[in-house]
Amino acid sequence: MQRSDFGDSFVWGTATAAYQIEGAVSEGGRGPSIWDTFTRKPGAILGGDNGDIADDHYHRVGEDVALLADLGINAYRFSISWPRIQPDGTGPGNRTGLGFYRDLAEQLLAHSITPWVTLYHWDLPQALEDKGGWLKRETAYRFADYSAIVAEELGDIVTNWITLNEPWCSTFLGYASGVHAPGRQVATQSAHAAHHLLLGHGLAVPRIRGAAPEARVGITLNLYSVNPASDSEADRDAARRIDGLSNRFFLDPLFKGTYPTDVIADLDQVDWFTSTTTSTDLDTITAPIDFLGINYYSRHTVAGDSVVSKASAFPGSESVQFIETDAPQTQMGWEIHPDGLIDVLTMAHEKAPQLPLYVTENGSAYEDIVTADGTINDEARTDYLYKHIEACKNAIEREIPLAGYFVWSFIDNFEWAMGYSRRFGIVFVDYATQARTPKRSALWYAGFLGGRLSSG
Ligand code: IFM
Repeated sequence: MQRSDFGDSFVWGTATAAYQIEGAVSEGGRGPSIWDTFTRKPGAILGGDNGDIADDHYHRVGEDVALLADLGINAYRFSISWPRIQPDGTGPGNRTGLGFYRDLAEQLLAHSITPWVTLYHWDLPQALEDKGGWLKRETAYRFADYSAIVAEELGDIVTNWITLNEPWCSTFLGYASGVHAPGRQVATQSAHAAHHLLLGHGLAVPRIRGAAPEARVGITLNLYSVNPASDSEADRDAARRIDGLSNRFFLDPLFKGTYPTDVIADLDQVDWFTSTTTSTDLDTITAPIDFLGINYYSRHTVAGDSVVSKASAFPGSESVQFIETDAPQTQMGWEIHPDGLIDVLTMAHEKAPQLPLYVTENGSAYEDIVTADGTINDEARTDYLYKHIEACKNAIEREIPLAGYFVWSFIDNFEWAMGYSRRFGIVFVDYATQARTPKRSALWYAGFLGGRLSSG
């Protein structure tokens, strides 16, 4: 497999998110986000970790961009911290925050790396959560205002815009299981957050285009290949439920202008969705977009009729059991299944046949060992990336319009509820010194892409 197999215009990148790497949470006029609050909650994060310092990227942009350039990538996906732009979620843009991202984008462009901006990667200003967060419709309007501010500032140098990252996580990990910020557990009512997130996306699309006429706008979903453990009716129903909550609940409103009725019924939210989600809302949500981003890590194998789990991330379908297969897993306990990437790309292409697709995240966590000579020989991660890039090639051969691939992640970072215990980076970070060391996977990726790092 070679880079040239994918054609000259294929986008090759790496990705990160603001709270996971920036640190400097009290600098530059940044306000508190829901993650600053949540990480203070005893027991919420493994090891009591938080993003206060993270990779200190805020102070190390030059060094990090130089490393990105050495990888040979032509795109870098990063997210904007909403509370750096609007410390309390409303009002005019904070010049220092906007300036930070302008400088980052300019430095990338100076190295011929195209910036891909994600507007919301989970760090809601705490002030908006205090008013009800994504359970409140108002938050969607605040998101559109914030998006317009950022697009006005960066629209002359940024073309690629992703409104939301993984609204499934914001909805069901944030408001159902409560393992992510804001840590609320409102069971099936968490689905209201999904609608408000999607509404925020739909409201933001024309505001971004209005401020940045050249913009290409998309959204990123975390899609899963979902398989029943057997052909039994109960297992097939379990697969219908989990596919419904993970995939169709987001794809259908975006591309068909309807919510899947079976999922709304599973959630016992028919009345709310019938009375609240007007056809105007759905028209807003189906605002034409230019591409779909897909984050893929693993697949689900599911069975029916298990013991009901409390505070599930799959509310209304708590009795579904997630089966551990004998396939190899990453340190997250996620099964490695590269063909599942072809499944989700096929699913997305069927739902949105007109759109180019991008794998906006793919990667794996492993326990890295730093050898005596300082190298990190992460063979398993390298193999994971190779096999998933190979799946991308297979998807293209099946005429799926896949136009790009971003490794998650550029550097080790704050892995949410797992703190710093899970390393997804292709560049190792020594958190005591903040020294960055490219792992074998980075050297492989750079070699594949023809980057300078490979010869170093
Ligand atoms: O680290 C996260 C990222 O923020 C969103 N997608 C999944 C990654 C790995 O869990």
